[in-house]
Amino acid sequence: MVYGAAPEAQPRRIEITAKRFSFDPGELTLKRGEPVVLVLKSVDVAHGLRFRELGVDVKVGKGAESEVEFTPGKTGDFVGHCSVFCGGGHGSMKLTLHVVE
Ligand SMILES: [Cu+2]
Repeated sequence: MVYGAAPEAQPRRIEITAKRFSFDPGELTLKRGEPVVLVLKSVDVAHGLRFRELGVDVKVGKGAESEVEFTPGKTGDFVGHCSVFCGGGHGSMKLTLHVVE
């Protein structure tokens, strides 16, 4: 396996903006088995994004950006939650992920 500059070798990067108290976009569709990089950006305080069933948990500092690469291994609908307490609406920060064949 050779890793080069071929565009198809790069996982798709998906930018997600986190701010009190929502994610934008609030919904994503991914393909099972296709690696992606989730780029989480905070425009205010520290946040996180966790999909418990998929083993994904990424945290981002105040005004910062961080990323996680993962490959969805199963199909279905998964609801991700903010994993860093960020204030009164924290519990309503959700992102729905649809993983399709
Ligand atoms: Cu939060």
